[in-house]
Amino acid sequence: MEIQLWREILTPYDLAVKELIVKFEHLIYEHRSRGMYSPVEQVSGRVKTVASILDKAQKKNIAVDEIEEKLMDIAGVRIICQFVEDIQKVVEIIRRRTDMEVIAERDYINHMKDSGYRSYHMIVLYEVQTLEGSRKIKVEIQIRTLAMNFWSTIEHSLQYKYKKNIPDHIREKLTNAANAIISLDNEMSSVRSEIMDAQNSSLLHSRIVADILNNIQNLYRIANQREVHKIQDEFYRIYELNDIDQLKRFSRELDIISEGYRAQSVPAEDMELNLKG
Ligand code: 0O2
Repeated sequence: MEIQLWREILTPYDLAVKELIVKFEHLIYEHRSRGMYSPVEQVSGRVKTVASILDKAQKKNIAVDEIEEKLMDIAGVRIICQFVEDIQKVVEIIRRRTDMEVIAERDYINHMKDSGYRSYHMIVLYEVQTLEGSRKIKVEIQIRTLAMNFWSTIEHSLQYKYKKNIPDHIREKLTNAANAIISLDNEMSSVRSEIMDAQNSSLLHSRIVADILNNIQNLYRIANQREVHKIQDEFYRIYELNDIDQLKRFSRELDIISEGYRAQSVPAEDMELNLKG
Protein backbone atom coordinates (compact mmCIF):
# COMPACT_ATOMS: atom_id res chain seq x y z
CA MET A 1 0.00 0.00 0.00
CA GLU A 2 1.23 3.47 -0.88
CA ILE A 3 1.99 6.05 1.83
CA GLN A 4 -1.08 8.25 2.29
CA LEU A 5 -0.08 11.90 2.15
CA TRP A 6 -3.22 13.16 3.86
CA ARG A 7 -2.44 16.87 3.59
CA GLU A 8 -2.10 16.57 -0.20
CA ILE A 9 -5.08 14.23 -0.49
CA LEU A 10 -7.38 16.59 1.41
CA THR A 11 -6.31 19.88 -0.27
CA PRO A 12 -8.74 19.64 -3.24
CA TYR A 13 -11.58 18.72 -0.84
CA ASP A 14 -10.79 21.86 1.15
CA LEU A 15 -10.88 23.93 -2.06
CA ALA A 16 -14.22 22.42 -3.09
CA VAL A 17 -15.77 23.23 0.31
CA LYS A 18 -14.42 26.81 0.25
CA GLU A 19 -15.66 27.45 -3.31
CA LEU A 20 -19.11 26.03 -2.61
CA ILE A 21 -19.51 28.12 0.54
CA VAL A 22 -18.71 31.27 -1.50
CA LYS A 23 -21.23 30.23 -4.18
CA PHE A 24 -24.08 29.50 -1.77
CA GLU A 25 -23.37 32.68 0.20
CA HIS A 26 -23.54 34.56 -3.07
CA LEU A 27 -26.93 32.99 -3.73
CA ILE A 28 -28.16 34.48 -0.42
CA TYR A 29 -26.68 37.85 -1.42
CA GLU A 30 -28.29 37.76 -4.88
CA HIS A 31 -31.74 37.10 -3.41
CA ARG A 32 -31.47 39.72 -0.68
CA SER A 33 -29.96 42.44 -2.87
CA ARG A 34 -32.99 42.09 -5.16
CA GLY A 35 -35.31 42.32 -2.16
CA MET A 36 -36.22 38.62 -2.54
CA TYR A 37 -36.60 36.03 0.21
CA SER A 38 -33.63 33.63 0.23
CA PRO A 39 -34.46 29.92 0.71
CA VAL A 40 -30.88 29.52 1.98
CA GLU A 41 -30.44 31.06 5.42
CA GLN A 42 -26.89 29.99 6.33
CA VAL A 43 -24.09 27.91 4.79
CA SER A 44 -21.17 26.16 6.43
CA GLY A 45 -18.80 23.41 5.48
CA ARG A 46 -15.96 21.22 6.62
CA VAL A 47 -13.48 18.63 5.46
CA LYS A 48 -13.69 15.48 7.60
CA THR A 49 -10.73 15.04 9.92
CA VAL A 50 -8.33 12.19 9.12
CA ALA A 51 -9.35 10.45 12.37
CA SER A 52 -13.01 10.60 11.40
CA ILE A 53 -12.23 9.39 7.85
CA LEU A 54 -10.29 6.39 9.21
CA ASP A 55 -13.05 5.62 11.75
CA LYS A 56 -15.73 5.61 9.08
CA ALA A 57 -13.60 3.57 6.65
CA GLN A 58 -13.03 0.98 9.38
CA LYS A 59 -16.73 0.88 10.28
CA LYS A 60 -17.71 0.38 6.63
CA ASN A 61 -14.88 -2.05 5.84
CA ILE A 62 -13.35 0.27 3.26
CA ALA A 63 -9.65 -0.28 2.47
CA VAL A 64 -7.50 2.81 3.01
CA ASP A 65 -6.65 3.14 -0.71
CA GLU A 66 -10.36 3.01 -1.62
CA ILE A 67 -11.39 5.78 0.76
CA GLU A 68 -11.55 8.57 -1.85
CA GLU A 69 -13.67 6.43 -4.16
CA LYS A 70 -16.06 5.06 -1.55
CA LEU A 71 -16.47 7.75 1.13
CA MET A 72 -19.02 10.29 -0.03
CA ASP A 73 -18.67 12.89 2.69
CA ILE A 74 -14.97 13.72 2.97
CA ALA A 75 -16.10 17.16 1.82
CA GLY A 76 -19.33 18.35 3.39
CA VAL A 77 -21.41 21.48 2.94
CA ARG A 78 -24.42 22.23 5.14
CA ILE A 79 -27.24 24.48 4.02
CA ILE A 80 -29.63 25.71 6.67
CA CYS A 81 -33.13 26.89 5.73
CA GLN A 82 -35.77 28.62 7.82
CA PHE A 83 -38.72 26.51 6.66
CA VAL A 84 -39.21 22.90 5.52
CA GLU A 85 -40.64 24.21 2.21
CA ASP A 86 -37.34 25.97 1.47
CA ILE A 87 -35.49 22.63 1.43
CA GLN A 88 -37.18 21.52 -1.81
CA LYS A 89 -36.46 24.93 -3.37
CA VAL A 90 -32.75 24.54 -2.55
CA VAL A 91 -32.76 20.97 -3.92
CA GLU A 92 -34.19 22.27 -7.21
CA ILE A 93 -31.65 25.10 -7.39
CA ILE A 94 -28.84 22.56 -6.95
CA ARG A 95 -30.32 20.17 -9.56
CA ARG A 96 -30.46 23.03 -12.10
CA ARG A 97 -26.88 24.21 -11.58
CA THR A 98 -24.34 23.38 -14.26
CA ASP A 99 -21.28 23.66 -11.99
CA MET A 100 -22.22 20.56 -9.97
CA GLU A 101 -23.54 17.17 -11.00
CA VAL A 102 -25.91 15.40 -8.62
CA ILE A 103 -24.99 11.72 -8.38
CA ALA A 104 -27.13 10.65 -5.40
CA GLU A 105 -29.90 11.97 -3.18
CA ARG A 106 -31.27 10.78 0.16
CA ASP A 107 -34.49 12.14 1.58
CA TYR A 108 -34.33 11.79 5.35
CA ILE A 109 -37.03 14.47 5.64
CA ASN A 110 -39.86 12.26 4.40
CA HIS A 111 -38.02 9.13 5.54
CA MET A 112 -36.74 10.03 9.01
CA LYS A 113 -33.94 7.82 10.32
CA ASP A 114 -34.71 5.59 13.33
CA SER A 115 -32.53 7.91 15.39
CA GLY A 116 -34.92 10.81 14.65
CA TYR A 117 -32.42 12.41 12.22
CA ARG A 118 -33.98 14.51 9.44
CA SER A 119 -32.14 16.22 6.60
CA TYR A 120 -31.98 16.08 2.78
CA HIS A 121 -28.66 14.80 1.45
CA MET A 122 -27.28 15.32 -2.05
CA ILE A 123 -23.97 13.97 -3.27
CA VAL A 124 -22.57 16.14 -6.05
CA LEU A 125 -19.48 16.03 -8.21
CA TYR A 126 -17.78 19.41 -8.20
CA GLU A 127 -14.77 20.30 -10.37
CA VAL A 128 -11.77 22.08 -8.84
CA GLN A 129 -8.52 23.22 -10.42
CA THR A 130 -5.34 22.02 -8.71
CA LEU A 131 -1.63 22.11 -9.54
CA GLU A 132 -2.10 18.64 -11.07
CA GLY A 133 -5.01 19.81 -13.25
CA SER A 134 -8.75 19.59 -12.79
CA ARG A 135 -10.34 17.10 -10.35
CA LYS A 136 -13.97 16.14 -9.79
CA ILE A 137 -14.57 16.02 -6.05
CA LYS A 138 -17.49 14.31 -4.31
CA VAL A 139 -19.23 16.64 -1.89
CA GLU A 140 -22.10 15.77 0.43
CA ILE A 141 -24.57 18.65 0.74
CA GLN A 142 -26.87 18.39 3.77
CA ILE A 143 -29.97 20.59 3.62
CA ARG A 144 -32.10 21.03 6.74
CA THR A 145 -34.07 23.57 8.75
CA LEU A 146 -32.70 25.55 11.70
CA ALA A 147 -34.78 23.34 14.01
CA MET A 148 -33.52 20.06 12.44
CA ASN A 149 -29.98 21.39 12.70
CA PHE A 150 -30.45 22.13 16.41
CA TRP A 151 -31.57 18.54 17.02
CA SER A 152 -28.84 16.88 14.95
CA THR A 153 -26.07 19.00 16.49
CA ILE A 154 -27.11 17.97 20.00
CA GLU A 155 -27.60 14.33 19.01
CA HIS A 156 -24.22 14.27 17.23
CA SER A 157 -22.46 15.51 20.40
CA LEU A 158 -24.22 12.84 22.46
CA GLN A 159 -23.22 10.15 19.95
CA TYR A 160 -19.64 11.31 20.36
CA LYS A 161 -19.87 11.40 24.16
CA TYR A 162 -21.42 7.90 24.41
CA LYS A 163 -19.38 6.50 21.48
CA LYS A 164 -22.57 5.81 19.51
CA ASN A 165 -24.17 3.85 22.43
CA ILE A 166 -26.54 6.47 23.73
CA PRO A 167 -28.33 5.16 26.90
CA ASP A 168 -32.03 4.29 26.45
CA HIS A 169 -33.39 7.05 28.72
CA ILE A 170 -31.47 9.71 26.71
CA ARG A 171 -32.47 8.09 23.40
CA GLU A 172 -36.09 8.34 24.51
CA LYS A 173 -35.70 12.07 25.23
CA LEU A 174 -34.07 12.53 21.81
CA THR A 175 -37.00 10.77 20.15
CA ASN A 176 -39.44 13.08 21.99
CA ALA A 177 -37.34 16.07 20.97
CA ALA A 178 -37.31 14.88 17.31
CA ASN A 179 -41.15 14.77 17.39
CA ALA A 180 -41.23 18.24 18.96
CA ILE A 181 -38.99 19.47 16.10
CA ILE A 182 -41.49 18.11 13.55
CA SER A 183 -44.33 20.03 15.32
CA LEU A 184 -42.19 23.18 15.57
CA ASP A 185 -41.34 23.10 11.83
CA ASN A 186 -45.04 22.53 11.00
CA GLU A 187 -46.14 25.44 13.22
CA MET A 188 -43.54 27.71 11.60
CA SER A 189 -44.65 26.63 8.11
CA SER A 190 -48.22 27.64 8.95
CA VAL A 191 -47.08 31.24 9.53
CA ARG A 192 -44.42 31.16 6.80
CA SER A 193 -45.98 33.82 4.61
CA GLU A 194 -46.41 36.23 7.56
CA ILE A 195 -42.79 35.69 8.64
CA MET A 196 -41.55 36.11 5.04
CA ASP A 197 -43.57 39.34 4.65
CA ALA A 198 -42.13 40.70 7.89
CA GLN A 199 -38.58 39.82 6.84
CA ASN A 200 -39.05 41.28 3.35
CA SER A 201 -40.39 44.58 4.68
CA SER A 202 -37.55 44.84 7.17
CA LEU A 203 -35.09 44.22 4.29
CA LEU A 204 -36.86 46.78 2.10
CA HIS A 205 -36.89 49.32 4.97
CA SER A 206 -33.10 49.02 5.45
CA ARG A 207 -32.50 49.30 1.68
CA ILE A 208 -34.55 52.50 1.40
CA VAL A 209 -32.87 54.05 4.45
CA ALA A 210 -29.43 53.14 3.05
CA ASP A 211 -30.35 54.69 -0.35
CA ILE A 212 -31.60 57.89 1.28
CA LEU A 213 -28.51 58.29 3.46
CA ASN A 214 -26.28 57.58 0.49
CA ASN A 215 -28.06 60.25 -1.53
CA ILE A 216 -27.80 62.79 1.34
CA GLN A 217 -24.08 62.07 1.67
CA ASN A 218 -23.53 62.61 -2.08
CA LEU A 219 -25.59 65.80 -2.03
CA TYR A 220 -23.52 67.06 0.91
CA ARG A 221 -20.51 67.31 -1.44
CA ILE A 222 -22.22 69.13 -4.28
CA ALA A 223 -25.36 70.90 -3.07
CA ASN A 224 -26.18 73.96 -1.02
CA GLN A 225 -25.40 73.08 2.64
CA ARG A 226 -28.57 74.74 4.03
CA GLU A 227 -30.69 72.72 1.65
CA VAL A 228 -28.92 69.44 2.60
CA HIS A 229 -29.53 70.15 6.31
CA LYS A 230 -33.21 70.74 5.57
CA ILE A 231 -33.35 67.44 3.64
CA GLN A 232 -31.70 65.61 6.53
CA ASP A 233 -34.11 67.09 9.09
CA GLU A 234 -37.02 66.08 6.88
CA PHE A 235 -35.60 62.55 6.63
CA TYR A 236 -35.42 62.22 10.44
CA ARG A 237 -38.98 63.53 10.75
CA ILE A 238 -40.27 60.97 8.23
CA TYR A 239 -38.15 58.18 9.72
CA GLU A 240 -39.86 58.70 13.09
CA LEU A 241 -43.28 58.25 11.50
CA ASN A 242 -42.33 54.60 10.90
CA ASP A 243 -44.28 54.57 7.63
CA ILE A 244 -42.62 52.69 4.75
CA ASP A 245 -44.78 54.44 2.09
CA GLN A 246 -43.68 57.88 3.29
CA LEU A 247 -40.05 56.73 3.25
CA LYS A 248 -40.47 55.40 -0.33
CA ARG A 249 -42.00 58.71 -1.43
CA PHE A 250 -39.21 60.71 0.24
CA SER A 251 -36.58 58.47 -1.39
CA ARG A 252 -38.12 59.03 -4.86
CA GLU A 253 -38.19 62.82 -4.33
CA LEU A 254 -34.58 62.75 -3.19
CA ASP A 255 -33.64 60.78 -6.33
CA ILE A 256 -35.14 63.55 -8.46
CA ILE A 257 -33.30 66.29 -6.50
CA SER A 258 -30.00 64.36 -6.78
CA GLU A 259 -30.54 63.78 -10.49
CA GLY A 260 -31.02 67.54 -10.93
CA TYR A 261 -27.74 68.28 -9.15
CA ARG A 262 -25.90 65.60 -11.12
CA ALA A 263 -27.14 67.11 -14.40
CA GLN A 264 -25.92 70.56 -13.25
CA SER A 265 -22.51 69.24 -12.31
CA VAL A 266 -21.80 67.57 -15.69
CA PRO A 267 -18.75 69.41 -17.10
CA ALA A 268 -19.44 71.78 -20.01
CA GLU A 269 -17.52 69.72 -22.59
CA ASP A 270 -19.48 66.55 -21.65
CA MET A 271 -22.73 68.52 -21.99
CA GLU A 272 -21.67 69.53 -25.49
CA LEU A 273 -20.83 65.95 -26.39
CA ASN A 274 -24.19 64.77 -25.01
CA LEU A 275 -26.04 67.42 -26.95
CA LYS A 276 -24.17 66.62 -30.18
CA GLY A 277 -24.69 62.87 -29.66
P1 0O2 B 1 -19.97 13.36 10.69
O1 0O2 B 1 -19.17 13.39 11.92
O2 0O2 B 1 -21.07 14.35 10.69
O3 0O2 B 1 -19.15 13.44 9.45
P2 0O2 B 1 -24.67 4.83 5.36
O4 0O2 B 1 -25.72 4.83 4.33
O5 0O2 B 1 -25.18 5.14 6.72
O6 0O2 B 1 -23.84 3.59 5.32
P3 0O2 B 1 -23.35 7.33 5.56
O7 0O2 B 1 -22.19 7.97 4.92
O8 0O2 B 1 -23.28 7.21 7.06
O9 0O2 B 1 -23.63 5.95 4.93
O10 0O2 B 1 -24.59 8.12 5.07
P4 0O2 B 1 -25.66 8.92 5.86
O11 0O2 B 1 -26.45 8.04 6.74
O12 0O2 B 1 -26.37 9.68 4.81
O13 0O2 B 1 -24.85 9.90 6.84
C1 0O2 B 1 -24.00 10.89 6.37
C2 0O2 B 1 -23.91 11.99 7.40
O14 0O2 B 1 -25.25 12.40 7.78
C3 0O2 B 1 -23.31 11.60 8.72
O15 0O2 B 1 -21.91 11.63 8.61
C4 0O2 B 1 -23.86 12.67 9.64
O16 0O2 B 1 -23.24 13.91 9.42
C5 0O2 B 1 -25.28 12.76 9.16
N1 0O2 B 1 -26.12 11.80 9.87
C6 0O2 B 1 -26.62 10.64 9.41
N2 0O2 B 1 -27.35 10.02 10.35
C7 0O2 B 1 -27.32 10.79 11.44
C8 0O2 B 1 -27.90 10.70 12.75
O17 0O2 B 1 -28.60 9.75 13.10
N3 0O2 B 1 -27.63 11.73 13.63
C9 0O2 B 1 -26.87 12.81 13.28
N4 0O2 B 1 -26.67 13.75 14.21
N5 0O2 B 1 -26.30 12.92 12.06
C10 0O2 B 1 -26.53 11.94 11.15
P5 0O2 B 1 -21.00 10.89 9.70
O18 0O2 B 1 -19.73 10.48 9.05
O19 0O2 B 1 -21.78 9.77 10.34
O20 0O2 B 1 -20.72 11.96 10.78
